[in-house]
Amino acid sequence: MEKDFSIEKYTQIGDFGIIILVSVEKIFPLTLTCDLWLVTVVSGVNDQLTDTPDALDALKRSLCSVQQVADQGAVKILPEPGSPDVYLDFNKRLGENLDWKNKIAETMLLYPDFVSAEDEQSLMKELEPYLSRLHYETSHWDDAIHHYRETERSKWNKNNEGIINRVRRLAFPPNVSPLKLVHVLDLAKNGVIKPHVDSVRFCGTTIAGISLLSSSIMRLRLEEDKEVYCDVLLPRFSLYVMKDYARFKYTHEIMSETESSFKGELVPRDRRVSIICRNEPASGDASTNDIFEEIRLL
Ligand SMILES: O=C(O)CCC(=O)C(=O)O
Repeated sequence: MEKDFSIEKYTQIGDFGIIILVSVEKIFPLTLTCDLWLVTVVSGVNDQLTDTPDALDALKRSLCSVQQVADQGAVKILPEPGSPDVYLDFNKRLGENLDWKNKIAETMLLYPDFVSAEDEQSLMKELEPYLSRLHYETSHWDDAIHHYRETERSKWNKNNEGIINRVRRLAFPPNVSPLKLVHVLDLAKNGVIKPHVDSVRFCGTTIAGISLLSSSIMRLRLEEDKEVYCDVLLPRFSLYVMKDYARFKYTHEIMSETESSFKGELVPRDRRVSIICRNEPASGDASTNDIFEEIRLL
């Protein structure tokens, strides 16, 4: 039987079977241009679950080609982003320019329910003991953020590391290096992030953020004309991936509690914790500590 994939990692999930991460670069028609990972759930092979090379070979033999497995509905491809109509709301001036609208829709992606309630609990359980020891700062030194506390993390427990890796696999192509440190930003209910562009000295093309505890509204404003803007609905549990055009040409901000509305509907704001993964800038060492150090405020 033809085996056109390679098994990179596998683990047992209860009595059910195993999850195998399969590298499918060059095989799966949908993934020719990027290195996606497939998660394949295979039942009935527990007895083969050892980590000897022979067992791995046996596992490979017990699978058909990736395409056949996909046909049986056993393969989950990484999630597709939500429809831009649902999460983007363009103001009149931006809405009139089809080119700008399309470019935003291509470079500001939103994945609803990227994490589950259990994932949120697991992440908060690891973060809260540290965050709760910090005071909310009333204002960042350059006035970009109000009522927030923050930290950076490179080490996570196993479960949470899995969540961070899912973000990285989705947001960054294989030739792009993520920053090792993940930025955690805890905005109080009355907190805001004012319009800014992350420094190109410290952050590359992509900013990917999970929203925990509360939904919120992010506003993207054309940097050269702040009256051209679009609102992005960031629901609790979602992941946004902002890159290239949206990341460089637009400032981004998180609206205050009183301005938090989408398409005319109030979006209640509460304390919001975001977990933000970035990639390395084209050159130089980066630390997320410095992201706000050199920002372009409107
Ligand atoms: O909390 C967020 O999701 C946005 C954070 C932010 O403004 C940034 O990382 O530059």
